[in-house]
Amino acid sequence: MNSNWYVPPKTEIQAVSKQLTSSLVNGHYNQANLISRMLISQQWSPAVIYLDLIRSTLNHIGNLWHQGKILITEEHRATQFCLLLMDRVRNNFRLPTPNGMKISMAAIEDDTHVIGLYMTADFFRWDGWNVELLGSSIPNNDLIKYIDTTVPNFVLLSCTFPKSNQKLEQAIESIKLLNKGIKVLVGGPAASLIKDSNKYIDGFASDPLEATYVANKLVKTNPALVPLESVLLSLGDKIHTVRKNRNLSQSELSKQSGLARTFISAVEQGKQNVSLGSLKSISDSLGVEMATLLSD
Ligand code: B12
Repeated sequence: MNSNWYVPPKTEIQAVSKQLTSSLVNGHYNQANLISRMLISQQWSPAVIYLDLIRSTLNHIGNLWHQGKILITEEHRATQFCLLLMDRVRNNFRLPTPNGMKISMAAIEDDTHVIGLYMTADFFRWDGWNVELLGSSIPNNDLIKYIDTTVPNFVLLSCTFPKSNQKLEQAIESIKLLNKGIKVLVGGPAASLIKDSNKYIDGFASDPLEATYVANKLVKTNPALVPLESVLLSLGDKIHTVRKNRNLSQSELSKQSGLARTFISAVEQGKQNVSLGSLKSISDSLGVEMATLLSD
């Protein structure tokens, strides 16, 4: 995440959450829009907007509905505004270089709660993952057929109700039985109940941001999961950075290494596979160890 994001003190977050909740409960869109604009212009951290502000606002409003104090229409109206706010945050975020990893995400059959899942999808996007968000209440049969055809590196399933856990366990087992080396992550309130007993689960995350840590840790401990595309992107990025630090142009590096400038350019963009010999020429010309260019 960008280190320039504004992370307000807790008291400020609580005050804004209170204002947002009140404007949404009362249908005061102008006020809610002003708050939304303020969050974007002050560059509030997306993690704070999602995990502190939207979460507490929605849970508060949702509880009013569950207690019969507001109508479902009013609850849905507030949910729609929070989804809009998430859109605005998303549009304001520059995506990083892709890491070459693909993750498919869905809320399990009969589960329409998707806000936590949508948040998780964004944290993965902002971490460079190729995210396929399948949405809410995906029937197991279709999910498995789809995963069998598309073969992502990871599948993440979200589950809110304990009564849906049976479906969740069936889906997890079916994905593993495809024998395609797909890692399965689970999240959401009910998923925590099966995280220790289900032998097929590769990872559990209690919150959306944590899910990216869990997935990245699994990638680190299973280097075979990392596709060549991702290795080349990281290598190219390192070569570009070291060359810039040495104040060398691509033409100068080309001359020193004896490799064509167009080749150097393609390598830096992660579009060119590199032989050991070429990599040695580049690392010698830059005055760094090959291992440094290949390290994480
Ligand atoms: C909003 C809401 C709804 C909305 C959902 C809107 C939407 N499109 O998502 C609507 C109105 C549709 C809804 C419907 C229902 N709901 Co409802 N709903 C809620 C409510 C109020 C807030 C949930 C929410 O989105 N919060 C915002 C998110 C960001 O916060 P969060 O849920 O706390 O999630 C955090 C973590 O849990 C985690 N997380 C959550 N999901 C995921 C997913 C992944 C992958 C990861 C990594 C992490 C993660 O990260 C989040 C951020 O930290 C909760 C009550 C509550 N206070 O939690 C009930 C609640 C979840 N609903 C509940 C129920 C019972 C229902 C209904 C059955 C009600 C009914 N009688 O019709 C229906 C079910 C519909 C269905 N079949 O799915 C119960 C579930 C009880 C249970 N454990 O079985 C709850 C807990 C309310 C309650 N106290 O009874 N609901």
